[in-house]
Amino acid sequence: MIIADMADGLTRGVERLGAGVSGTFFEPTIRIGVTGLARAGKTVFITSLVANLLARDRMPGLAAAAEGAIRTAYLQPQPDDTVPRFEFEDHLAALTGPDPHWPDSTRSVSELRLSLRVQPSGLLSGLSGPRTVHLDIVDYPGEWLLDLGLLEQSYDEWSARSLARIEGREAAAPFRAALDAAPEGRWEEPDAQALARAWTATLEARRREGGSDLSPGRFLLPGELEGSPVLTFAPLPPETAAARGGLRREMARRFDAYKTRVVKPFFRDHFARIDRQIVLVDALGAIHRGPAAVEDLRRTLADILGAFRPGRNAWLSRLLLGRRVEKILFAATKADHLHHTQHARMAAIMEALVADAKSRADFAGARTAAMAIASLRATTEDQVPHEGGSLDVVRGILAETGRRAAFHPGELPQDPGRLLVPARQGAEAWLDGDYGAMRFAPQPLSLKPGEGPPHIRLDRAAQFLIGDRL
Ligand SMILES: Nc1nc2c(ncn2[C@@H]2O[C@H](COP(=O)(O)OP(=O)(O)O)[C@@H](O)[C@H]2O)c(=O)[nH]1
Ligand SMILES: [Mg+2]
Repeated sequence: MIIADMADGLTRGVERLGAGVSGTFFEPTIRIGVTGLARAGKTVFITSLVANLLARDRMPGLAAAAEGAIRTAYLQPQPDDTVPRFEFEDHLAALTGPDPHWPDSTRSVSELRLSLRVQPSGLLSGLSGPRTVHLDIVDYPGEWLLDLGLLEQSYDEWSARSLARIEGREAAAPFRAALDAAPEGRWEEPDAQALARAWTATLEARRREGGSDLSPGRFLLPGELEGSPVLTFAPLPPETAAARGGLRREMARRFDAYKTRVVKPFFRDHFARIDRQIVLVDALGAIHRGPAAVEDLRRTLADILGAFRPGRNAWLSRLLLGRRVEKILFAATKADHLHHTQHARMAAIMEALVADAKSRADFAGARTAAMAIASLRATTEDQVPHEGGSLDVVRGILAETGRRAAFHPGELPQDPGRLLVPARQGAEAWLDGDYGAMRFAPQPLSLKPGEGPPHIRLDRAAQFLIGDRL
């Protein structure tokens, strides 16, 4: 174990040296990690961010864009040859084409390099020539960060913990049946597959109930590994018949393979190289689903953010060699569902959702911020008469029917505790009424030259993430 760990550390060191001297002679590279749970808005965020960095008229909040310091921006081949490229052109065509629609969901890691030619204008402009800054944007599922905790567990420990957690739970009844059906002694691959399938179904059911400790994380979002042996295992209690045969030994072997072949490479090749991170959160969606969903979101975020806590994991600390993520932005997405008068409340809720995780370590001095953003604004604001007064609404095209509608999701509380406290106490419903949800389709756009897609505070997000390096 120790030898394997050391070897991992060595590769990392050598590779880092290589990156410093090859190719990119003195051209600074900022690696931006974009993560969040499924459907949080990662794909739309990256697409709109890149489009708005290529055409910068809608980016006044990014100082370098407002001052004209960014002379040109262009896409380049990415540095990592084996990582799928983020399909920017396809996604942009979906969002801004003649029949605008949301892009297909992606289930794995991808990368895109955008290069900016920067020359400060004004006083400093004569002092230095233009320089090139590369932005390597990496899109990866937040679910994968949940696996960090597995690295410290043996198969026996993981089995014991996992089984204790599902004890007596209805959601796990099919898995228990699969355990009973597992053969004694000789086993065949379909037996392992049946157990893995039943375990995956248990995780899916637990996620629906609001469980957050769901491992292995890749079982819920397998990407290209779906069906491979490294994802075909399940926890086995030591005393069962199946455990006495060779099946348990094989499951333990696959668990170890999962750690070394799936979890570690992700952290080594992607996570450990990130300079700046944005964590996207569909907080509004959780609020709409109710207190249990909000509490689940809070706990899952705490687990996810554990990966950014230095010293959380000895292997990861060695890999990082003291390096750390410099900035983390927590962004509540889809803020275009809210009238702007509610955006500050949304940002406060976002901040409160991650407050616990933050207070535990403050991410070792990484700068953090919370914002409410919309990567692609699908609505316009309006006021409608309501009970003698007027009500702030947003208008858009409903994704399901294509009809136009005005929407008021409900008043978010000034104090985030009004939502987070009842959620933590296990309330069944919100005290102050319901929060609605609607899915709007992207609006048809006619963009002028120089304009990217409309958004809310994408420029502020960019300023926080990269502004200091331009
Ligand atoms: N109204 C609105 N909806 C959004 C926005 N961003 C994402 N969405 C919605 O969220 C869904 C998931 O977004 P996507 O970027 O694919 O999420 P991912 O799974 O994290 O990559 C989309 O299909 C849209 O319905 C936004 O800025 N405004
Ligand atoms: Mg995606």
